[in-house]
Amino acid sequence: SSAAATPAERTLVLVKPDGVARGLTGEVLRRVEAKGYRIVALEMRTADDALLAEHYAEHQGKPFFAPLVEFMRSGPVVAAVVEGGRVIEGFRSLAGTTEPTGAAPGTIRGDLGRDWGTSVVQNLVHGSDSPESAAREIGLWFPAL
Ligand code: ABT
Ligand code: MG
Repeated sequence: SSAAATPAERTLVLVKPDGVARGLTGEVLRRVEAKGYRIVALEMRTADDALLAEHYAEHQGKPFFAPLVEFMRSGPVVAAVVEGGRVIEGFRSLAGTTEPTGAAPGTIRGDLGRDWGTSVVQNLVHGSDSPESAAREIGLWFPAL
């Protein structure tokens, strides 16, 4: 038998402006580390329009694009590159579904997210949704990596 080890994967995690403002950065990173993933890069910064237009390129032209960018640049975010086996799928699982109201308890969004009272979904965290997105987003946020 030749069971090969699962190769490590990398994903981009963002603690969005609502998460940073509410003091949940540590809680998010704690859950990431508790799961066994490794933080390999970490930076706090306020994103500008150019970066966000690239980051959310798939949503350009949609009605929520402008409010989404406005929300994402409303305050600092904490960006992290997180590494581990099947971490892309694994972090999406830790985060929970996009809308916090319906997200499962036990997930970041389900336990901590509040998606009422604002026009754009403020759901605390971002995680890349595929290997292609992860490579693209890591290149965008951490060009030196
Ligand atoms: P992200 O991790 O931010 O990409 O969220 P997720 O992948 O779970 O959801 P997608 B579909 O990628 O949404 C991106 C952001 O746009 C917001 N949004 C999305 C709306 O406000 N209204 C909508 O109708 C849709 C489809 C939710 C996400 N984030 N924020 N903040
Ligand atoms: Mg997405």
